[in-house]
Amino acid sequence: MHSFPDHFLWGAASAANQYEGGFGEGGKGLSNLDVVTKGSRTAPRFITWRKTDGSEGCSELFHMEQLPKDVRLACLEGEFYPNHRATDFYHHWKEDIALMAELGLKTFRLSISWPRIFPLGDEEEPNEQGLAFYDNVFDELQKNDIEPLVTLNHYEVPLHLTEAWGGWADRRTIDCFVRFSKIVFMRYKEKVKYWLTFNEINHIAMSPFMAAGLINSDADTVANASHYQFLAAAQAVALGRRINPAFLFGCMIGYPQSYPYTCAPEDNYENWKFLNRCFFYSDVQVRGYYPSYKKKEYEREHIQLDFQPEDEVVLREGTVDFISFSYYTSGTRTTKPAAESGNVGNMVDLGPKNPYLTASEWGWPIDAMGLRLALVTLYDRYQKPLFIVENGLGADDRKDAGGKIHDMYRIHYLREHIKAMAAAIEEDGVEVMGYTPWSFADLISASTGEVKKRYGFVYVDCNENGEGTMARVPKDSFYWYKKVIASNGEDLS
Ligand code: BGP
Repeated sequence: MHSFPDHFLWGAASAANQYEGGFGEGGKGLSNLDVVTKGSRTAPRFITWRKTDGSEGCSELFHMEQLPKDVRLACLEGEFYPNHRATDFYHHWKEDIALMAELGLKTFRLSISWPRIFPLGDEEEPNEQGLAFYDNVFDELQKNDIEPLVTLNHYEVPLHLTEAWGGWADRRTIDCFVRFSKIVFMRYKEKVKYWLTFNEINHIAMSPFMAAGLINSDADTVANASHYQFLAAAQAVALGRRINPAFLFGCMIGYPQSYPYTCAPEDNYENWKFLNRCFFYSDVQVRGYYPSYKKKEYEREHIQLDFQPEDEVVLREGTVDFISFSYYTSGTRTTKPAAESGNVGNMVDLGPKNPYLTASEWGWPIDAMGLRLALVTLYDRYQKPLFIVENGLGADDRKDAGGKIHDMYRIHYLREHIKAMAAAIEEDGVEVMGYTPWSFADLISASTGEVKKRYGFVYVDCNENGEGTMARVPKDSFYWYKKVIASNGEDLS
């Protein structure tokens, strides 16, 4: 028996770049993810480009040092870009929201595609067709009593801003983002209450192009891009509160649950340092100033941070109301170079293999207790409400002869994680606002670009080449989660 709070926000999550599709439709501009190809568990995704002499090539998405300096990012003939069509929410929103209603969702997490609203990113006037698309979505959600939880920026930068000045490497991007936020807040102020600023803002160091449209990944550039995102987020929060004081804002971090590999004190310290690579981001967004360990690190590394005197006030005045995070897996840390390896994180380095855990098909260790630890750690640190906005299992689901998907492994994963969340609420006294597993329907994987790394409660008929009818089929986990929601977390059987 579990007692989740009344009005607990049971939901499911998505992101425009991975779910929406609608490439080039309704006036949408190009985004950074539009020039990224498909990879796999073992093969990287690539950024494609063209040189001024007409020659074409590509560089690994998570190895920015390979990207030549003198190129224009471009879609190339014969390449496949999975995010273009994604799983086509753009043409299925009505049908998908009907399924959300059938599932009983209280909330649906989605992001607004920045280049759908500002195709270039630096124009003065927004694209009306883009705004109208989200009006339809929000109205339909409202009709079905589903509260939208909106991420302003989920791994998307108008490609033009990357071409013009290297995306978030330049302070001018702040104004573009604040203009985008203002338009969106004004337009949807009666339709949306819960906002997240930047998805997994701490992932910029691992994925500078995906998270910030950077074409340069040196330490100074990444530090400044993070600083500009902090300022943009803080300004958006302050502005949003003026537009509608009822708005609630969260930061969003990718939570890297991690353990010392041995009980050697050095491994413990190594783990503390690793966790701080994430906490730095929530520390700034929750407390409104840079933590001392980061200031020291920047001093030691001779980082040239563009910190203007007025930035201090901006950060202080734009702190968040709650903390949201994604949680999938955990890793380990050690100072010993030869420790047993084996964890595959794709984008995130998970460190040596943890012998106490099993792993997903994609090599991500499965660790429900890690979620409880994430909740107690964040709550101890900040004493602010928490929102789990991503959690789930990527698996290569197959249909049976009758076209049904029996995803027992996903039900098992979610059940154990919900139990861990319940224990953190009931036994440890953590305040949790809601839970939006990744994902509502199958979509494109961020790290590999595959669709077969499926996370959804709803199967989407689409193969690795982007072909398929896009028909929607609820999986067994859909019917299981429906019972969980209807019983407010009591019935996990
Ligand atoms: C998070 C992202 C999501 C989502 C998820 C699963 O990092 O916020 O966008 O994709 O991870 O990861 P993946 O798609 O790489 O399996």
